[in-house]
Amino acid sequence: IFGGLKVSPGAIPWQVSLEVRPKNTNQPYRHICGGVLIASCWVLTAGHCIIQRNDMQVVVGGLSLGTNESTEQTIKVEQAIVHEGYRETSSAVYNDIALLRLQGANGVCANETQFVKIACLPDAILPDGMECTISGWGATEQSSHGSNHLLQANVLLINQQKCSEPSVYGRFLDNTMICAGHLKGGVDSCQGDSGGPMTCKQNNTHILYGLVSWGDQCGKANKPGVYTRVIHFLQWVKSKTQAASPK
Ligand code: 4AZ
Repeated sequence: IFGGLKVSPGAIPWQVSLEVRPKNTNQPYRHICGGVLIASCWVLTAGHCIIQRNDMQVVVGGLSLGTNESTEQTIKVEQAIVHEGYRETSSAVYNDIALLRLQGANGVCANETQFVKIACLPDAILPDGMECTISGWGATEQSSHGSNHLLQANVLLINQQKCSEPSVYGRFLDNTMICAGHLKGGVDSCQGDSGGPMTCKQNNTHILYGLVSWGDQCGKANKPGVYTRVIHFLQWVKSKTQAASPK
């Protein structure tokens, strides 16, 4: 996160750290991406965060990477489902969304606490210019390695036509994406934040509106962050999560 502030305990309780290690090794797990808890056993993240041939686990309820916090829960990933239309080109990432099914029993994986809660999915299009919150442990203006403490920043939803202008992202933008940030630069998500939440407040409730996806570097003027447009994928999320765990 560029232009961010440290997150207070419990302020972003749906934030997930996605960690990987090569399969069947004893190497430590390392943070690669963010994610969002949307049900006790389901995490949304970016499609480009899923690296095959790796063991994956998630940490929820933590703020500081590599520190064993009493508030955190570490849960193994049972299955990763990448969107069928996921596609990466040198300029953009399309349908950049994946679901992680967590290991648990009787439909319980993450336990809800003051520090661990599920995010609400959107049911309405939100207006351009609305202020939303992004968060993650990704690269900062100080360090390309990222931040040890979870950071957050406020960004504004940017009009799709404006973000499709040739001086911004031109024809690379499609309706699976939404831009957010500040066209003057400075405040943005960055590498290592991918898959993490952009939430917006609607009727005093935080709604998961985007997932950190891509952008032309970080914090540059006229190159805002591009987020997976979660509302576009509601039916996909429903079909995958209901098929795997029928009522
Ligand atoms: C990345 O490399 C990345 N400024 C993520 C977010 C943004 C740029 C790059 C947005 O994963």
